[in-house]
Amino acid sequence: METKEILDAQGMRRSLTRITHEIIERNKGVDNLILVGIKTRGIFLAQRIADMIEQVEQVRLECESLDINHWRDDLDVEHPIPDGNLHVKDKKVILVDDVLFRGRTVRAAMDAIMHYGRAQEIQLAVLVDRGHRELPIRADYIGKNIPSSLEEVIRVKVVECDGIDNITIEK
Ligand code: 3GP
Ligand code: 5GP
Ligand code: MG
Repeated sequence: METKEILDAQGMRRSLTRITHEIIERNKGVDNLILVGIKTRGIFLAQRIADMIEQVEQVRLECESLDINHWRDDLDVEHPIPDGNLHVKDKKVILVDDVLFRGRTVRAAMDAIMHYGRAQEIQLAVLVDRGHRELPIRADYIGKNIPSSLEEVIRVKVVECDGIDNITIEK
């Protein structure tokens, strides 16, 4: 097996910095935005974007975590709707995840968000787009496009749960 590093910690920081500026530019500021990170690693990426937005705009956005298990289409076991609420009603939601692959996770995440309230708009930010979509879903903000084969595995590591920041591809 061959492992190749695609982004190191500095590369990841640069990608997230660019995404942060694109979010601010596209939305002409950060009024009415809320960040929602998909478990597990999407949450840590969303928190970093919230930190960077605060540095640039001096506004601390609400940053929530989303557990999509109840809405997934590939699990045989029933998962209950998680406790708690997500304050998305009439908000512009920036949905954040580490990897966009078949698009099914994002479909489930959109159903989850709709369950909590009628968002004004949902935008999608991902660190990696590896292609192979099975649903008509695309990201608004992309850290890096990594054209991949189905046999390859892309690993996204974040300091908060893996002790290191980097992205590797294994073939
Ligand atoms: P995440 O929960 O932080 O997104 O699915 C568990 C973990 O395995 C995920 O972490 C993800 O990073 C990693 N992973 C690697 N390849 C795949 C894949 O093909 N599908 C899924 N669902 N997760 C993958
Ligand atoms: P999708 O539902 O778009 O196929 O997959 C997206 C979700 O599965 C993401 O949350 C991501 O964590 C995980 N995933 C799918 N493929 C990969 C991959 O190659 N590498 C990593 N790290 N995660 C993946
Ligand atoms: Mg993920």
